[in-house]
Amino acid sequence: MRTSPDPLTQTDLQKWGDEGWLLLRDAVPADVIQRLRDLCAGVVDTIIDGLADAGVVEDKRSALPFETRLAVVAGRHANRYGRSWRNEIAAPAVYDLHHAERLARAIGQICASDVIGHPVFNARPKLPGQQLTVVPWHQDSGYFGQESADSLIPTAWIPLVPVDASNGCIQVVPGSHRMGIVDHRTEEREGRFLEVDPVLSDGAEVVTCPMDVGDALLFHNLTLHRSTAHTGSETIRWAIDIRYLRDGDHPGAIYWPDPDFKWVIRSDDEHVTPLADWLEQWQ
Ligand SMILES: O=C(O)CCC(=O)C(=O)O
Repeated sequence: MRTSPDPLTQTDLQKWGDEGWLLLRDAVPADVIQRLRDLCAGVVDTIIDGLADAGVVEDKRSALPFETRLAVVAGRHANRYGRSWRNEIAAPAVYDLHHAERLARAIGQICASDVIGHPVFNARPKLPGQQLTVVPWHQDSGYFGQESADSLIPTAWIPLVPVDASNGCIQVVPGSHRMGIVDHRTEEREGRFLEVDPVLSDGAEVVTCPMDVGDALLFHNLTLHRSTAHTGSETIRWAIDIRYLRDGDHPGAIYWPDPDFKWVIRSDDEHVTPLADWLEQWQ
């Protein structure tokens, strides 16, 4: 049987080693993206039903497109549903996203090991003009703690709409994954995210990452990154970030309630974890 070529070239892998990030085009098939959009649209339905029941909104505007409905109907009330959704989207489409062949194979090349799934993922709708969802400079290991200092926990950031600097795409600092874990503090802005001392990012080379639907931005758990403000006027920046783990590495401070659970996504010799076992972890 003919297998397709590896998703990452030697040049890509060299860039990953040097810079701690990569843009992988056509990483996620269109049908998986559509199911993720439907999943998020279902969460929006629940939110708007709740706001209607509470008498906050009169017209649920069910015919509005996914790109605008949460912003147009819920508006500033959207903040009360949080800045990142995890349990709300723990559903088969998210399992399938982690297993998307080109993406998971690229992660296998980066990790040079079996591909293990990590339980930290989020759907993040960023509304126009919303401060709550502007994420300051940080390393994901700022959240995972010192336990993760020597681990490889690659993130794949996947937009569900086209993104650029005007609607809140990601920026990275190439090479920052070689700094080790730096100190983080809780920001004083509304999001209360962790942020690093601006001295580390001021003056650093920054790469802005516009992306198309289907692309995945891959970055190391030590790579400094942030998402910019959404200064556009109409559509929501919808994105999902997911994480993997190099087999055998410490997963960091946030892991499954059952620490013995292992989500095997690709392996030469272990059974791939079935969807039903993964779903059980979210009950
Ligand atoms: O989606 C965003 O706005 C920020 C994502 C992020 O910082 C992350 O995935 O670690």
